[in-house]
Amino acid sequence: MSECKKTNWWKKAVIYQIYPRSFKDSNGDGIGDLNGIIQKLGYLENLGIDAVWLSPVFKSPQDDNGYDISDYQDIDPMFGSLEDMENLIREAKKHNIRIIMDLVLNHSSDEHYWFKEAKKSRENPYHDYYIWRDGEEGILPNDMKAGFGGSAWEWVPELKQYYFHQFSVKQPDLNWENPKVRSELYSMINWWMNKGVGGFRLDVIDQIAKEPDKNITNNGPKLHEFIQEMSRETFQKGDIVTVGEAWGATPDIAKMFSNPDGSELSMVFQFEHIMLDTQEGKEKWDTAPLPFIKLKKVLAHWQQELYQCGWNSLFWNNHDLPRIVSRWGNDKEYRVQSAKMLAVLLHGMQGTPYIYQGEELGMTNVQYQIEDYRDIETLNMYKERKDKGYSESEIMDSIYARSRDNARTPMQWDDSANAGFTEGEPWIKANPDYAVINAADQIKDPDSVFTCYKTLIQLRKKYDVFASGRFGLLLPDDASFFAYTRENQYEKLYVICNFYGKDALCQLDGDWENMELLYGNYEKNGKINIYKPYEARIYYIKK
Ligand code: TEU
Ligand code: CA
Repeated sequence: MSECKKTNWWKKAVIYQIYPRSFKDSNGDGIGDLNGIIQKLGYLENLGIDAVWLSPVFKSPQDDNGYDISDYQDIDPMFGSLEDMENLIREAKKHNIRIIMDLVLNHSSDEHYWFKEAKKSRENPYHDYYIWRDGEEGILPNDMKAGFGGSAWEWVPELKQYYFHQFSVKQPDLNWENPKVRSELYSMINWWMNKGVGGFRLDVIDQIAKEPDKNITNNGPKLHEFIQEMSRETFQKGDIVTVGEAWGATPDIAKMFSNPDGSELSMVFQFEHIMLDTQEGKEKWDTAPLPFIKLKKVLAHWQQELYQCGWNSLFWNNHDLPRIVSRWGNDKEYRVQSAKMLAVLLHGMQGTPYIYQGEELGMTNVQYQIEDYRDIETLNMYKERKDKGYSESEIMDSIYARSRDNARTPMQWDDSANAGFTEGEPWIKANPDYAVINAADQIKDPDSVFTCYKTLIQLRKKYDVFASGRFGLLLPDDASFFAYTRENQYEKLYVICNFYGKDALCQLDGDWENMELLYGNYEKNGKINIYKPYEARIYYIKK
């Protein structure tokens, strides 16, 4: 790995997230794999993306679909081999695509060598790689809860100790206070950098500096000290992108993480706009209506706060979230228009846009029988709420709205069996709508959601203002429009979106007839100030 000049290439890039087990199966075992991804590099190049963020493919017992890693330096045989991985990195490069690995540094699998050793005795050299508290069986160190239900403490009778886990019992938290843990992780990161990866997505990175005795999960006091050390020891040695998952980030925290001096990370995923339709103090399953005005204010706030002193990631979707078109669009009669509108809205902002597989096709949520769900979080919640006396239909409604499996159904390649994802039995059923929503149809259709995404990616490359322009919110209190400007010294954009399924009159002044329309999701219509349902336009002015 040679010292290299930082280009900040990721400021003009669009990143595509692949959830490998659901992307493309190359050998008929029903599970997507690395060779499947290699087969689809042409598709990705055609879309125009610059990098792929791969959800974890490391060796793992798959308790949480790979977010429980048992060997950070090997590939799970389900996905292929280390050689396949090297091959993917090399082949992707030929298509001008970089590969971003998903590092889970907050916890490992309980089947990791470190944990197996750690459990042997209190004196074992690996014992202190994890977080232990003495105690008595049944008397928990405190009442902290784990992400996927139950206590965050698990009793190990042989040691008469509890270990701490913020997620499932098979995901023990690593002890970042231990310098040996940190240095092992840094060498592993450098090993991947030497293999030529384009960057890292860092799972729940704001939870690494937890202090369980004080009930602190994210943003612990030593968080930024750890991140800066890691960045110095690893990331800063290459021209890579780093994006941390930070559920607890406020704009001020995000500015530290994404400080333009490069001392920490390139950017973080914050979730303020994602959590708007939840109820304060309740679980994500307890949904609430979407507050549109608040959505505008929250996104605008992030745009303004990070302008020139940080960097935003832009996303609607990932492997944990319901499909955006089903959430904030309309997945029935206006699926195509609303999917495009949401794309325009996001890709017009400042930051690095992320596209989650299938989003570029306008893929939708699913409604399965409970037997057909696979996600540990969904299944645990189902059991827990059944025991608490919730009705079947209440539970299923939450699952339809929020289950992570909404995002994890197979990628819809074509209208053949199982959406062309596998020739075998898929590990999770395909969404039955693949007959109408699939890539094969959309790549050749100039009016498809796919073509819209492709166009937006091209525009972002062509006009500098997408990366550099200052953001200004328009019509903040208007109940129909989400509209804003982007402006630098030479260029100005107007991004105007009718967020709802009714015609709406836009009250903005502007010489629209004579302005260049960079993109619109409808044919030009007679009355220029009337926007059709979910109509979105981008106007451009050269100053
Ligand atoms: O998710 C972090 C996280 O906080 C999740 O529990 C999130 O709240 C939940 O998925 C919302 O439904 C990351 C990964 O993205 C997720 O897939 C992993 O399960 C989790 O970390 C544990 O590694
Ligand atoms: Ca396979």
